[in-house]
Amino acid sequence: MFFKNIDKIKYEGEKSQNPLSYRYYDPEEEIKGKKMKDWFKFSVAYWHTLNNKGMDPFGSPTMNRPWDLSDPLDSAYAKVDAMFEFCEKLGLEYFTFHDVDIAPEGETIRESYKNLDKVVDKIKENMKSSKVKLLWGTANLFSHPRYAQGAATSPNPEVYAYAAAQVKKALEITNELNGLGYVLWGGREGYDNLLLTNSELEEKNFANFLKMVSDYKNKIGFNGVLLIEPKPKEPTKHQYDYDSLSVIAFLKKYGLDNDYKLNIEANHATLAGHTFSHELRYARLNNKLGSIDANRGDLLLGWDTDQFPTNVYETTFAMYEVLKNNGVDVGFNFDAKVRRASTDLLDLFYGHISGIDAFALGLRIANKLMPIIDEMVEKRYEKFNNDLGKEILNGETNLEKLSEYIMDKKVEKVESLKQELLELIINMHMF
Ligand code: XUL
Ligand code: CO
Repeated sequence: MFFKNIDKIKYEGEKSQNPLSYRYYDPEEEIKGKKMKDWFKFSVAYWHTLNNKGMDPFGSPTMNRPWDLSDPLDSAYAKVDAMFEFCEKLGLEYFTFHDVDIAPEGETIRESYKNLDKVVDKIKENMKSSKVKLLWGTANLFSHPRYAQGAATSPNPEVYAYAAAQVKKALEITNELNGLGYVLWGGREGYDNLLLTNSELEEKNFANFLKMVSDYKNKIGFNGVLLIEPKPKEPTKHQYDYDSLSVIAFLKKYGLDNDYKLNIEANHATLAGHTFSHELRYARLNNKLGSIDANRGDLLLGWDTDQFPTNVYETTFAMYEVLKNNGVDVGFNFDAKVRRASTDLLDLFYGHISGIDAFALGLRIANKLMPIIDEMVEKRYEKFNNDLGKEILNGETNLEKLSEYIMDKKVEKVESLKQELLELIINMHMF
């Protein structure tokens, strides 16, 4: 046991003053015919919860964790137990990992495979007596020095091959553990210097890589969803998977749009100069809203701070999109970490509990607001139900007909947007 003095976190309702309880997240409560736990399928991220020790570009680790042992494999086994205990205590059923998070990397990929097999056996063993499962797996193709200039967009084909070997294995273990999805975040698939970049070559190699991933997925019969996680920059100056719409355009260009959906991360949306709900909206409209990385940034810092999501306005607007999409295929992964100075094990609980409750409250409020918003939107566009509107909407008109129609009419104003009314109504439901 790693979290000895902590009992299972329970739903106590909004009057509760106990910080180790859920005030809004009632896993069994139904909203629109679906249990809260099924709307979300929240997951804990290995890298932030178990591996992050508070290092930053200016300073050393600040956190001592009881699962860090001297032998790397012993540590890996201990982390599996820590993850299962942590999820069970939070009442969550899912976790996520990169290959390098769960097992030590070997000198060669062959050695890495062996280490992974050992740890995956241990995960399977733990799964036998637990409800805890894998939400998605992924391969880390960005930390090792070999990936300094990209993986599938590296100038070196041997780096490309190494990345392929890592993804092959990560897909296999995700499949063996019945993961619901497999994520590709192209951390260093981008450029730092445009003049030194062969953009055509990198784009082609990247598309071929994604095709190989989807072919192998089909070959091994993996039923989960392949997900691309957009992010505009960091660590590269420019990342190719910039945002929802640029990834969708890329997938269409290379005939890959039936093979991939998107994993939308809140902090990545804001780095791209969008809101979280904007990214969700455009993923949803293109039938690409596959999964969510739940977190938030800090506008004053402006980098990927991966904080726990606590802004209920943001979670409400996000859940409006998720409700409209009737949920997501995979789930909500807390790609979020405690601050460097929050060094207690208990802080890991506070972070997750506040994130979970912020989303649960967001879901409740979005569900109440939805009919009001929908009515306002419908009213705003109601003129498209008249003959002129229908002709335009159905593409059944042309410049001549429209000019003829409008020739002698005065068109001087359009109805009020009523943004202030909507904002007032939102606050009425918030507080
Ligand atoms: C990095 C990020 C990753 C992906 C998985 O910004 O979000 O952790 O979610 O590789
Ligand atoms: Co992420």
